[in-house]
Amino acid sequence: MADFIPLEWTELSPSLMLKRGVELKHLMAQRRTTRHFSSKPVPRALIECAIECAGSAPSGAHLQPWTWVAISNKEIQTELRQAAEQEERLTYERRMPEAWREVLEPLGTDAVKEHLTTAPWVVVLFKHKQRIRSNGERGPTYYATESCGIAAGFFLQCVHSMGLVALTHTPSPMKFLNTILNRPSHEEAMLVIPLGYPADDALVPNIQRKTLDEIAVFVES
Ligand code: IYR
Repeated sequence: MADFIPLEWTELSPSLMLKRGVELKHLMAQRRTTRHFSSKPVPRALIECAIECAGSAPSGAHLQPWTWVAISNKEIQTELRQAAEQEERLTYERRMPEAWREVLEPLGTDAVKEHLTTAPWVVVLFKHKQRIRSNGERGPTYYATESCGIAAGFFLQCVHSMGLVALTHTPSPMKFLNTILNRPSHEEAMLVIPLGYPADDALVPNIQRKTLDEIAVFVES
């Protein structure tokens, strides 16, 4: 049965609305994806905070179809790296079509996944393909990919706002993550996120973001 409580909400003045939006826009404009991490430790409390922030995301039917596995363990990270590099070598050498290579070329990515062992934390986002219904049977989840995508955005924003850097890494296929991290088959890994402090000599690709005109269409009366 539906159960409702009053919305907690405070109206902001139009000038404060814009100020806060612009501040966040500037903060997020500084976010960059880097593959070069320092091994300087990051306290677990920061990871917990980012995961709780991600957990505030909206989700299909409020099923919250995600599990976040946070790893700070060199042995497991080495295992992950070896398995990821094995898959990635096949991807880069054999599976990747020319059209894909073409767009990755400016980003300088390759099958070497050093960040998996240098970053102090690697967080793996598992999407729930199924859930346990109240009668104990397995049932579907809804819009789990979209839900996890939104949650990953919240996570990355929190990490950036804490002053850390992250990489959204997508080894493919990802089945090895279930095995190494001991996750059930109804959970499917969708994102591997090494995060931490950037290396002193960290580099990022020299690329630009699209402008508002290039990404937005307004339809107003
Ligand atoms: N999964 C590979 C390849 C890769 C694919 C895309 I799309 C990227 O934006 C970057 C890399 C890898 O992680 O290297």
